[in-house]
Amino acid sequence: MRKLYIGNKNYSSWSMRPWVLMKQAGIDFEEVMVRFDEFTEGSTFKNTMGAVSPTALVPLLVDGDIKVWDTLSIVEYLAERLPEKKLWPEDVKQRAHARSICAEMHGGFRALRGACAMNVEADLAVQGAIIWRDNAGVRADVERIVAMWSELLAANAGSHPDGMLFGRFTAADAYYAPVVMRFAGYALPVPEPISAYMQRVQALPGVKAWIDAALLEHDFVVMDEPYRVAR
Ligand SMILES: N[C@@H](CCC(=O)N[C@@H](CS)C(=O)NCC(=O)O)C(=O)O
Repeated sequence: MRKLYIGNKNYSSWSMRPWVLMKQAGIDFEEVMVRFDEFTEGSTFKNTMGAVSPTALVPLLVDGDIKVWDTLSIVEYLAERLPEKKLWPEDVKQRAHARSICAEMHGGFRALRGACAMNVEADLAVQGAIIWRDNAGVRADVERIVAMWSELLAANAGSHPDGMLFGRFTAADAYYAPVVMRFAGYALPVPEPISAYMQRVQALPGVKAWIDAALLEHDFVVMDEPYRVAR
């Protein structure tokens, strides 16, 4: 059985991507949750992940004697091993587009990622309003993501009842699911078709299962929540 090492569902945006992808695509796996801590040398998280992964980061996929670390590699590995799951769009042009926006997410949007850490449970609308007012980098990242999603949603509208970026659910939606959580949690201003897409993503069974489990967690990791003193 494949094993997926993840961090706290409330905080770990990188873990959310392969977890949601596998759940939503019906790929069986065993989850190993390694709770976040201060990530200092010798911390429980670092010792646990350091024993199984060369980077000591989550997510990590273990499939027999094969280890795959780094989110994009996990997605590509699963797509290669399980072609019947059609994790990428079938059309070559759309597939190239989907890969490009996932890579864009993987290496970019640093202002958004830095200022708006994922926190599934918290209502961060006040913090979001301040960030929106003061952080031009966040506004630029959101503008680019809104343009990206708007173009795809308009081009693929009506092609599949899922109403996802490429019509049916693909790895691209899993890749942007943590962005949906950030836009929602920080109440960042987005046009109506984008909030409708965000609702659809949050209603996907794989995403809903992640959110429900995140809400049941009780950890409060200070480093991840510099804006409040308790959960
Ligand atoms: N590029 C990596 C990033 C993974 C990553 O940064 N994971 C975070 C959790 S969301 C982590 O493990 N942090 C622990 C640390 O910084 O020591 C990937 O895509 O998997």
